[in-house]
Parts: sequence; structure tokens; C-alpha cells
Amino acid sequence: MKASKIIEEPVYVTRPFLAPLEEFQPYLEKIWESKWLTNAGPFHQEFERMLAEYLGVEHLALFANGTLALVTALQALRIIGEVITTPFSFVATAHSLLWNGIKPVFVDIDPETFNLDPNKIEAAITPQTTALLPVHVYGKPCDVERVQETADLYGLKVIYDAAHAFGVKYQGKSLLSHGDLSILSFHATKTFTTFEGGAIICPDAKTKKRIDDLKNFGFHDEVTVVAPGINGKMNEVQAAFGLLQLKHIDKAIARRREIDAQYRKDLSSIPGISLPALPVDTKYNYSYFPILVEKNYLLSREELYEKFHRYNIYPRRYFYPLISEFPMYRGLASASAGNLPIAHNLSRKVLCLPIYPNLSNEQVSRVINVIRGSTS
Ligand code: T4K
Repeated sequence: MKASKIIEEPVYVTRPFLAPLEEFQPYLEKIWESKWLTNAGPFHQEFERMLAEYLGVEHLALFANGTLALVTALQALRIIGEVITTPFSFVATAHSLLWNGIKPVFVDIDPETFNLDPNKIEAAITPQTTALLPVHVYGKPCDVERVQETADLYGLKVIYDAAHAFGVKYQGKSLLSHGDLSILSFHATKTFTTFEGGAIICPDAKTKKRIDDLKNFGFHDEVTVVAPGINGKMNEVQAAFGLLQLKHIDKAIARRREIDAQYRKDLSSIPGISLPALPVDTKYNYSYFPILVEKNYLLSREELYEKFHRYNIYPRRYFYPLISEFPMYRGLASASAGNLPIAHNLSRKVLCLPIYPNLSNEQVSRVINVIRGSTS
């Protein structure tokens, strides 16, 4: 019995959803025929249009990945000095600040949403603060109204790291339309993928043009360079793949929703396991399924994590350690555990369970049985 468990297929925290291979062939043939491989080619242009339409936004600029999108968004708004952000995110959020010579200032998170606590932002503002960089963690909306109120009061820009928030709608409109800019990631591990990829959601055509220039070395036209830009361009294979994925994304999110519901049903009554609530007034994308392993659960978070590995299941501790604990950040005054008690505590008890469209019901049951303790 035990031996058969060991040879079962591994279950990862996520797996990319891939449209059928044969459906990709015609796109590749077109690329081979046209020999247009990158630099705003035909698939790039079409994908930008179709994606903006799908997301319900007016303008967006595609990128080679989400990190370059973040770095460029900060450049586009000429952000300098200090930026207030969350420690409870993937390290790329704060790295984008360091790449721009900006000092991150960490503020604690809200215990319900796990996003930057709007009540704590004001106390961290100094004369050097120029912007806020909140993250819609797990795709759940930040308190966008309160964030904007504070930003308006102090004349700060707001850039949302919306890497997890593909397709999320809040109060009937795209969550991505909040703030001055939002960035998306289409990495292989995300709800919607182009292998690597990303985008900046822009409020108007002028801002999009500036960002398009910045991602293309700063070229405004053939002979004019207007800024020290970078190479952040998405290529034609990525864009074509994005177009194909778009045709299947609603089905993929619907399957994630079923898995989320199954976990909620079967895990809600297990002592010591807390399930963060789904966001209200939100069309959610079910991008992650975090559970909290509380003190009264029969194992510690680390013991449960190790136990999963014995069953060939690989949940992830997103986000542990906190960004503020990494060597390049921990010397900052705002990085101390005492300044970030909620985030610190959460990072020690969170575990993100596997959730992806091709996860079978049988695999979901395997995950649930490990937590239930029905497997030793
Ligand atoms: N902001 C936020 C809030 C983010 O979460 C991220 C990225 C960014 C910004 C930056 O965006 P990008 O520059 O990446 O576009 C992963 C991803 O590498 C990263 O994109 C993501 N956040 C982060 C949350 O997760 P790892 O180190 O956990 O990934 P990895 O390679 O361990 O993969 C996790 C599991 O996914 C594997 O165990 C199996 C599966 N997998 C992974 C890959 C790469 C596959 O099945 N196929 C694959 O190709 O960071």
C-alpha cells in the first residue's frame, strides 16, 4: 500500500495550463512564413488588442516578463526616493525598487486580505515618499479606495503589482484599472501564461506610448532616443501563444473554481486549519489556495509541508521568508519583525495547496487526505 503511494504522479503547487499542441501549429507556421519574430509584430499587436478587450481595460503594453514590467512602470512615472510596499509578496516586487535605486519601506499587512494595511500606510510616509507599491496578493483586491485616498492626500503615485490578479474584476470593473499603473505576470506558474511574459496596464494612449518607448531601448522613432530604455519586449511566439491561451482561459478559471470549492467543502471542518475567505464583490480568478496551519492543528506547518513531500505533493510556503527577511532588505528599519507582526506570523503558518486546471479530482482528494490525517 505504502509503495503504491510513493510512485503516484507528483502533484505540484501549480502546473501551466497549455492549450492543445496541435492548435499552436498554425500560429508557428505563420511566424515561420512572415519571419517576423519580435519588435511589435502582427501577433504582438493582435494579442495586445485582444487581451485589453478580455481584461476590460483601454490600453496595455506587453512585456517579456512581469519583473521588467515592474521596473519599467517605476521608470515611466519617474519614481525616486522611498516607496511604501508590502513584505508579503514575491521578491520581485521589492527588487524592482532596488533596480531603480529606490528605498523600499515595508508596511504591515491586513490580517484578512493579506494586502498592505491601509491604516498603516500614513505613518510610514516621509518627505522622501513618492509612491505606493501594493500587491493584490493571491489575486485578492487591495483596499483600492483607501489606498487611493491616502495617495491623493499626500500626492503619491500608486503602482499595483497585480501579478496574481489576471482577469479579476472588483465591483464590476477590472481591478487592473485602479492606481496609476498596474502590472501583470504571465509566467509559467500563473493563471494565464505566455511561458514568460507580463504587461503594464496604462490609463491612456500617451502613457502607453511612453512605456512602449521605454521597453524598446527608449526609441521614439528610428532616429530619436527619448530615455535610457530597456529591452522588455515580448516576442511573437509568446504573443501567439497568449492569443491561443485566451481562447481557453475561461474554462481554465472555471476548473480552478471547482477545485477551490472542493477544498473549501472538505477542509472547512478540520481543527487547526483556517481557510481565508474568498474576496467579496469580486469576480475572482482562484489563482492560489492558501490555508493557515494554526497552533491547534496536529502538526506544525513545517511538519505538514514535509509530510506532503513524502506523498509526492509539493505545496509552497508563499510567502516565506518575507521579502524583508532577505539579506538585501533586512538592514532596513522598516524590515524588523516588530514592525511587521501580522506578515511575520502569516508567513509562518501559510501553505498554498496545489490548484491548476489539470489537477484531477483524485489528486485533490490525495491532498485533502494528507491534511485530514487519514494518511500517516
Ligand atoms: N510580483 C509578484 C507578486 C509575483 O508573484 C511575481 C512572480 C512577480 C512579481 C514577477 O513576475 P515574473 O517576472 O516572474 O513574470 C514562481 C515564479 O517564478 C514567479 O513568476 C512567481 N511570481 C512566484 C510566485 O512563483 P517559484 O520559484 O516558486 O517557481 P518554481 O520554479 O519553483 O515553480 C513552482 C512550481 O510550478 C513547480 O514546483 C512546478 C510548477 N512549474 C514551474 C515551472 C517554472 C511547472 O509545472 N512548469 C514550469 O515551467 O517562483
